[in-house]
Amino acid sequence: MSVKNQLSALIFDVDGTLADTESVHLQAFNHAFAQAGVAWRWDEENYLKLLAVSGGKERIMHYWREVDEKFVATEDKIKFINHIHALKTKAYEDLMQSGVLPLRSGILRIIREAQAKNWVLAIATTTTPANIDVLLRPHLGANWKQVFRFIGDAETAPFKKPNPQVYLQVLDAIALEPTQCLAFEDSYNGLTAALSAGIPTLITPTAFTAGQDFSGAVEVVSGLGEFGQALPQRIRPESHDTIDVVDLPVLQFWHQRYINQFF
Ligand code: XBP
Ligand code: MG
Repeated sequence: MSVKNQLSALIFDVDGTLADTESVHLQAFNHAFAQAGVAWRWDEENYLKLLAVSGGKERIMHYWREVDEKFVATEDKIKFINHIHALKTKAYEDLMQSGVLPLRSGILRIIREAQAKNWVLAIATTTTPANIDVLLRPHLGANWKQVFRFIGDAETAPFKKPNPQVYLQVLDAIALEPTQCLAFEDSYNGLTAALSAGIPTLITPTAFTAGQDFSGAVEVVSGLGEFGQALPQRIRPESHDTIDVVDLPVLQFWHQRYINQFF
């Protein structure tokens, strides 16, 4: 096997992939709307559809256009959206700090396994940097940034997923071929962004993204799984066989099978 195709880097999306954060984002948006004095309120059904738009500011603007057909993105309106979004980021931080949101099953284990093998770890997200800090600090410590070779986020990459910008930034920063990497995503937009950058992608959907199209993914599994907890279920290819936890050898096997098939 060519070294150019050997898996040695794991790139993680944040929202939905590292942790099931979307219900906290939803609460934070509604909190910000109330604080800003606008009569908007998003319910879960509405939010499921709004998630088709990546990025909080973009999501708010999209909604505004939906409820006001005369909406024009003037400087004042953009300023107001930025104001609402700043309130939302603060509300998200406060909500996250009121408890510790667990990481999804197997995330911490796979990070530790990869560190032990000196694999490269990176983040590719559309979320605001403060949101990553408040999520990861309790799990990885105050120096959590050192775990990752590069962190691509809403600040580094203004073009949000499905645009591949954030993944292309990661590839550039870690100086590896896309075929040496595996992206972890939970959504169609994330999958499209990673695949457009040429990166094989494993999908672990959440309740917010479960109905989306994951064609082209390396595999779709319910989670990475943890010893002593419910084992991962294979969603695509569909199988009722139980699989063991998804560890580095399993990732290498799936990655290699994908490379053999498509490269
Ligand atoms: C998911 C998103 C984010 C959050 C909101 O990002 O679309 O926009 O829902 O975050 P990812 P902000 O899965 O790429 O991590 O309000 O900070 O934009
Ligand atoms: Mg996501």
